[in-house]
Amino acid sequence: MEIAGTTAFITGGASGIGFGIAQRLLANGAKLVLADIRQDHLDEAKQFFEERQEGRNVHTIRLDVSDREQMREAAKECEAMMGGPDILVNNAGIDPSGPFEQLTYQDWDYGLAINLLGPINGIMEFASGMRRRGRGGHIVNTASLAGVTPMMSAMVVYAVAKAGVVTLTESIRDTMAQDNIGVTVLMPGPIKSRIHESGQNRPERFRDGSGIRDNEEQLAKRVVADSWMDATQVGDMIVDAIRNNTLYVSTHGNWKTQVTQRFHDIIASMPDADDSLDLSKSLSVPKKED
Ligand code: NAI
Ligand code: GGE
Repeated sequence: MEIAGTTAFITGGASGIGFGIAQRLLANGAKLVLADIRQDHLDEAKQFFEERQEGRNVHTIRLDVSDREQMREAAKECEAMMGGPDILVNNAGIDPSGPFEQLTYQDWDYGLAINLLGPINGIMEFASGMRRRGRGGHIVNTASLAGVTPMMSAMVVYAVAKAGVVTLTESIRDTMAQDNIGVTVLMPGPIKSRIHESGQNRPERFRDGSGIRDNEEQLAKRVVADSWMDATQVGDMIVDAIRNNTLYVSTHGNWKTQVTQRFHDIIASMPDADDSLDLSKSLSVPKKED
């Protein structure tokens, strides 16, 4: 699809990867609605664009992607203020990792509410409007290489959520295609961002009873390495993926051996196909050309 003249709604759009995607979409002629839980991040992003005489093309909304009412209202506000969106970027996310034995239900609920239900809420609240406007469009979901790479137990909440985002994106591809809406799942390796501030971004209702507050404090002290990729570079990859309707975007090749081993082992576990099994009756998988 063509990016010029569209409106993009980007969750977590005021920092890191979301902000990098925002900059590159704007540079290619899109208007932006940046949705973020952090007002300071939104103010900073708005000022960045104002300094470049682009303020009129950027609207900001403070919201929490795990709050469905706020997401529904944001869809209305986006359409009223900027039109669209034609492009939905479900990118907001946090790092909920910590030693497995310390994880509580509160940590699971928090990690899945933001990192997995966030993108689900985005699709539930925005897809019908995108379809109704009949202009086609594109949905980008930010997962992680951690969604396809075997991970250590301290990352289990994050990995479960991100694996879900990969599957979510793959599974809606056929229905979205009927309305000319493409889908992309972004699987980044390490990118320069403020994800180490995740502890500050935990919504109030998920704070009591967490077992990983000390881990969040440690994470806050972590410094961004020079070797990590710039978020605007990820933004350029997403611009290409939207133009070409590319399903998978990976930023790094560093975990290729682990991912190859994993799929190799899965395929090795599969016996030869049973030709007497009639798949047309009860099971459905998309055809190869889908
Ligand atoms: P970041 O912290 O710089 O940006 C995320 C933005 O989302 C922040 O402005 C934050 O305020 C906002 N946010 C957090 N929770 C929110 C909520 N409940 N509702 C609305 N906004 C919320 O972090 P980064 O790294 O740019 O993260 C973006 C996405 O990229 C996340 O989904 C993360 O899991 C993913 N990712 C990041 C990688 C990295 O190396 N930085 C690698 C792989 C994936
Ligand atoms: C840069 O900060 C983070 C973070 O705090 C949590 C998760 C991630 C980055 C990423 O999603 C990736 C790093 O690319 O997740 C991994 C973390 C550790 C080992 C492997 C990972 O992905 C394969």
